[in-house]
Amino acid sequence: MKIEGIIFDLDGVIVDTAHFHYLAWKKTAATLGFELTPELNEQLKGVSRIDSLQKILDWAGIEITQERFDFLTSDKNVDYLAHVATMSADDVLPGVREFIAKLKREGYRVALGSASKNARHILERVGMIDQFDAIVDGTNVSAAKPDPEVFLQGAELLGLQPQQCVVFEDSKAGVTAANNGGMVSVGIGKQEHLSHAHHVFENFEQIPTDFINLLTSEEVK
Ligand code: B16
Ligand code: MG
Repeated sequence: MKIEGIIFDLDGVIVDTAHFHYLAWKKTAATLGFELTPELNEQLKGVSRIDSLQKILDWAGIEITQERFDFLTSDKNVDYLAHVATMSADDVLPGVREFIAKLKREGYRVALGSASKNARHILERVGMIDQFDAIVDGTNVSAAKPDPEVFLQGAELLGLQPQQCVVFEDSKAGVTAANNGGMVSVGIGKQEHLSHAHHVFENFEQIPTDFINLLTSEEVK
């Protein structure tokens, strides 16, 4: 089936907010007496805010009240948004703006599929909100990645079948979500973390110019 839609994750794909999430969760974990390592953080990427805190609590072997849970998730978000407030158009990751512009010129439809409730705010900050034909974010979905819901909604809003869509993702959970949804998955990051993706590139500058057209013509999966 011909590829006609491209769905982008946000954090770690379009902008490097994945690092801001890490810094904010590291601080939250420290208040619980737990050290969040970069390796453990890989398991938080693409995971919803609530599920992320639950994972940290499980790793630390700590139980807390619902009230404290709510306080910690909202406190983490305040900290995260303070990092986001420093962002500007320059913070779109190298090659992404050009990659999306080329796709649009060639007639592909483009969607955002992010777990983040802050997605629209971030896209506005970096001046990218107008680039998407559809936006699905943490405010629209009920099942978090690795459930494919976010990407299936994206395909539906684009008026396409899942098999007509390619998903760009930086997280293990997100690549699994794309695979579960029957889409072509492209991992952005390290092969060792994303070996289950159909294709992996370190970043957008490494992607050959005609990659999407090749996928379309070869129907590579
Ligand atoms: P928020 P993505 C995800 O965004 C992040 O990767 C993940 O680290 C974060 O916990 C999640 O969004 C929720 O974000 O706290 O802003 O609602 O990678 O799916 O774009
Ligand atoms: Mg991500």
